[in-house]
Amino acid sequence: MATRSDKTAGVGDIELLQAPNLPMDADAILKDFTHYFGRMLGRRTIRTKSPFLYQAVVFAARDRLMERWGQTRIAIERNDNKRCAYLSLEFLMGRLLRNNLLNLGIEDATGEALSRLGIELENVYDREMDAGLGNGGLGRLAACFLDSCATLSLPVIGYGIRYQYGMFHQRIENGYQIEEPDAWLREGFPWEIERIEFAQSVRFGGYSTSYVDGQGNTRYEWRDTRNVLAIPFDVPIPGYRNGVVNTLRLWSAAATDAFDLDEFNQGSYADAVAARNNAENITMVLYPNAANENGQELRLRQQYFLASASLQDTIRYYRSQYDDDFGQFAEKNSVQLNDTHPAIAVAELMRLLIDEYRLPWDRAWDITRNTMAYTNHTLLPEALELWPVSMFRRLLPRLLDIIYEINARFISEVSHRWPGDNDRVARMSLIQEGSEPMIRMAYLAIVGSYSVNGVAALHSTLLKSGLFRDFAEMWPAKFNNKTNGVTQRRWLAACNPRLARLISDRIGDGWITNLEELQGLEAYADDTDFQYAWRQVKLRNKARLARELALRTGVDVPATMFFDVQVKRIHEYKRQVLNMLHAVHLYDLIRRGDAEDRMPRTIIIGGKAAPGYAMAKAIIKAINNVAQVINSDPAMEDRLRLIFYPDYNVSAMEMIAPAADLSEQISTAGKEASGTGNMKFMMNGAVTIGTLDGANVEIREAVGEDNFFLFGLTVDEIPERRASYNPNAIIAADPDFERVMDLLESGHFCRFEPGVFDAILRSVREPADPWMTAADFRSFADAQREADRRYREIGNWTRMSILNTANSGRFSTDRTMREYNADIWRLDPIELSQESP
Ligand code: 26Q
Repeated sequence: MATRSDKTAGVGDIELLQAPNLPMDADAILKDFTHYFGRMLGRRTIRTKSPFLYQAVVFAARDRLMERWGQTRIAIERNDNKRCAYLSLEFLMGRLLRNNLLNLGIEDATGEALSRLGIELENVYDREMDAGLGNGGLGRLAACFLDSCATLSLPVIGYGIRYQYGMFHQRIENGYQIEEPDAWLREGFPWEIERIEFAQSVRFGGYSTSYVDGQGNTRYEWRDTRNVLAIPFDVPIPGYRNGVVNTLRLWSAAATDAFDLDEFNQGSYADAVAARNNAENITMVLYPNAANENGQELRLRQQYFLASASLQDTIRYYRSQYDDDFGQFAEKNSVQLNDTHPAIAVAELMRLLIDEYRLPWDRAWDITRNTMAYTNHTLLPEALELWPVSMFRRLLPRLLDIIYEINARFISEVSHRWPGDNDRVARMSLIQEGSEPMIRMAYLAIVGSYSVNGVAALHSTLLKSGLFRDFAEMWPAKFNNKTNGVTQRRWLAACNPRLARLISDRIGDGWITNLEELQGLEAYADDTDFQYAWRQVKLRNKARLARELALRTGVDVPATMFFDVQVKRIHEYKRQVLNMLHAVHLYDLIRRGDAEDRMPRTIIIGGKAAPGYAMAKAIIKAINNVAQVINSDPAMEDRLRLIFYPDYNVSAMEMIAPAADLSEQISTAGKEASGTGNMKFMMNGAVTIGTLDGANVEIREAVGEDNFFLFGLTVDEIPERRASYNPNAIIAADPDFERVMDLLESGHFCRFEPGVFDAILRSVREPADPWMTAADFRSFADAQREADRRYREIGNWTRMSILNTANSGRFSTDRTMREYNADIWRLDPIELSQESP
């Protein structure tokens, strides 16, 4: 095995393995905190609001991470582990301090150290900005995966982009969403380590050409490119108390020194330096998930930048072990593609192997197809990524050549297997023909991967019968399901310490690494003392959330109300509109005096709309208008509250999930791939009201049908109902529904803003409404009535709540990651050296 010649044998390695790690007690942490606060940051006075307090705590913790980080790297290198690169345009990490202290096992010691200075650790936590490098489910899933892989000792490295601006902040002004930039790096990000020594160069533009070399082989070259530097910033990912620290490597773009030299030579020095922006713009901002803002060139540049830098980095490491022998590359590496966003990696790996390392096509293709694996996260055909061929020709000409070659060979395979079936060839081609030919990124990902998975059982089944049917017919064994999960370290242990303590006092704390142990709570579901304690925890969590609601919206809600929650991105398919219609229905019932026996209820809706998604923004405005009228009507006081939660994000969910009674998962069946908020709520003892969609199906199976409020059309029923769908007739036949529509259409909720509800109401009445909102109104209202009835039998409800937590074991990403590893990656766990302390 080759070792790199420039590597001086292990000064750092020996020290890391033989010297004892830093002590983890309060004295030692206090000493380091003081050192960083005073000597490194140069501050003397402790002010609660100061960011330096937070930074000094991070540095003290980071020292302890750093040792284990080095030890983990050495172990992976020595054992020559196979590794997995998880490629994702999004890692929605949220805050890191509480979780890192928890996983290191120094939360108490750190709290103790700070309390000696009169500092409250909770306040320090609140000083941290969310790392909002993602839109929603897909990005947060990537973050949960990293936590579970580190905890399972799996050598998985996350590769992403270090956006200067993450997910925008949402302000609500007169009911409208206003976007504000998220300058999350303003005060620095003390967790990251810049690793300039691993910078890579990424090419753009130029042209592609071929020539015949001295040996008579055709060589391909990509010339006259403009190159951009990719600089990695590493973030440590500690496992739960196991000594493992994995890496999230985030790439930041910088101009090379040669950038725009031409202009420089022409004498316009200042222009040349200013033009460096062009390169640096690549990692400036996270793209919001916009249904109709497809095809943005900068987005494609981000995708290629991530794919190229990450693969070059993977090859760099591989070559440090194996030089130029690529014979074991696929045995030593898997690359998991988080949706099609990084799917250009298929073509880029081919390019690197062929152009840079001179492998013949067939060998390169063999390696690529045994390395790549693809996860799909959507069933909406309109969400499948397409890129104009013309844009590829301009930006990535050599990659276009390679995609054409992949397609030519693939199409010939299809026509051999189905001779004469030209329709099939056109359907499956990586190129969608037309006036503007487009590249189908999902097909590139499928053809170039050895595994294709969906994210919930129903979703994976529907992928095979619908969107990817032709491919599943061709390669049935490639397709598999990996039901999503969430990490219980963040989503129970850290965010709901009261419940965590109550649970651990009863069944021990094994659930933190083995969530199935929660099953042990079933035995206490009918224990009235335990039920009482369970309710007290929920009440305290609701009071905490109520304080936050008052702060953010000025609306007071008693913590004794029934908390009915829907928080997620705003999307028509998620049907926040259905929730709003129900809120108006309750308002109407109370006004009619027809709700005397109803439980006082607070409906909380939160989420961001993509800035270019007009209907989603209209939904936010509509909800805020309804909320305004309800919350200022004295007749609603102590009966009904509707709150739009502004700037919903990861940290908000950490306060919301522990306080929810009812979790709304009400998408049109067949539209939500999985959902993961549903799992966070369940774990925290909320009961779900939901359709048979995504992972709701598996949640209901796990908790039992009596403990889940089911409503709505099923996937199988929808096509038939769609054929004769007549929302106006449905409304006319349902007096409650008709009154709701009358209230909305009469302008009752928009007295001085006519038209605010028009687009939404039109879509509800539209026979072609893809989301079939009206079809599910009655069964939703009935299920809500049933939930209300069940909540009023408080012991019965508490029992349901306990059973939801008790049966959430399957929805840990620990289980999800075990399945990815058993079926897709086949990694051996990291074995930390015996020498390491
Ligand atoms: C596309 C083009 C241009 C710019 C951005 C995008 C873009 C960005 C993000 C498209 C989609 C996304 C995110 C999708 C997402 O979050 N999907 C969700 O993934 C979860 C995890 O698997 C599932 O639980 C949800 O059901 C699914 O909606």
